Amino acid sequence: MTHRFKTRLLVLATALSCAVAGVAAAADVKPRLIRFGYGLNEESVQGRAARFLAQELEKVSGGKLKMKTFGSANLGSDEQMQGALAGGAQEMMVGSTAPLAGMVKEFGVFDLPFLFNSEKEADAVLDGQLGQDLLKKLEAKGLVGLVYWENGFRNMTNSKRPIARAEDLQGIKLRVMQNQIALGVFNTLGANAVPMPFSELFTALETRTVDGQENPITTIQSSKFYEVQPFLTITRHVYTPWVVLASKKWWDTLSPDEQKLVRQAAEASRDFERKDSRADSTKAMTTLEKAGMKINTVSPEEVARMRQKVQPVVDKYTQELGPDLVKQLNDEIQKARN
Ligand code: TF8
Repeated sequence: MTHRFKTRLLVLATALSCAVAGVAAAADVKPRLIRFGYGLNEESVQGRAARFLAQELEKVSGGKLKMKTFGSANLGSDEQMQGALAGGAQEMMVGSTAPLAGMVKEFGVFDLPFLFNSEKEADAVLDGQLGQDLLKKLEAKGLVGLVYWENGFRNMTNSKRPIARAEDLQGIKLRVMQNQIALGVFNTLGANAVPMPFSELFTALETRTVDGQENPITTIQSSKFYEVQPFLTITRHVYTPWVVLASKKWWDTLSPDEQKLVRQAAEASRDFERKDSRADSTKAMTTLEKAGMKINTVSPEEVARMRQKVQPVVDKYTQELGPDLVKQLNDEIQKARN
């Protein structure tokens, strides 16, 4: 090899390795450790996406931004973690939007029942104007909202009976998320709604402190609710998003380059998670059938009746959340539907 050729090779190799390390090499990125908490177990959709996010972040930052993930509510329930982020005691988390409505009431729009017909509609609203405007409102509360992951359409399980009609919910103690709208909806449908953090739910079902709960199929499977809940009723009564959050106190200590990398990794995790959630939902359903759950689907006529029954709750909260916001939501759904 001539000397000139060697030099050229070296220049080329250097250029290549810089490109591989991405912005990280040239940019202002310091070694950091990020604690990321979530509520479901490691085998859940949430667990897989958390690991993906950690790997992605490590990759795009050339190994500088290290994320340690804590599942099974080991850093606390969704609500507790929200508080820890706001106070700067924890860097990041993922959780449902429902308990966030306690901080930014407008997140309650996603607790209005029977809104979305498909995941596609949900994606359009969440990644569109309304979803992004809501994320911005979090900053005043000490949180930075990065991306939405899919939790999914919720269905009911219980230990008493199949739910074919709203009347079948009479006397069923049903755990709901810590959210006023969820409480109002299920009490109006006839259940005895009990708000409780997810971290206490399995034990509450096992000891019959509550008779039932509602969550997406993926969670009913990964949290093994089928072991203590013989009945599954497909209702798809509401679509809950998860939202990936960062502590604003911590976020403000990051350089713009670091913020960009975290955002980039979060966006990649969103795409991964939604795909995974949708594939897992089908697989989980088979697992639940095999596990011997008695599964029924509420008829479209009964869904229409349930909708009618909860209309006063929807009206009440439309006033509280802001009629303009709810109109914007419905308009954006219509646009995605057509
Ligand atoms: C619930 C939610 C949970 C999540 C999770 C613990 O029922 O659906 O999936 O909030 O982060 O609480």
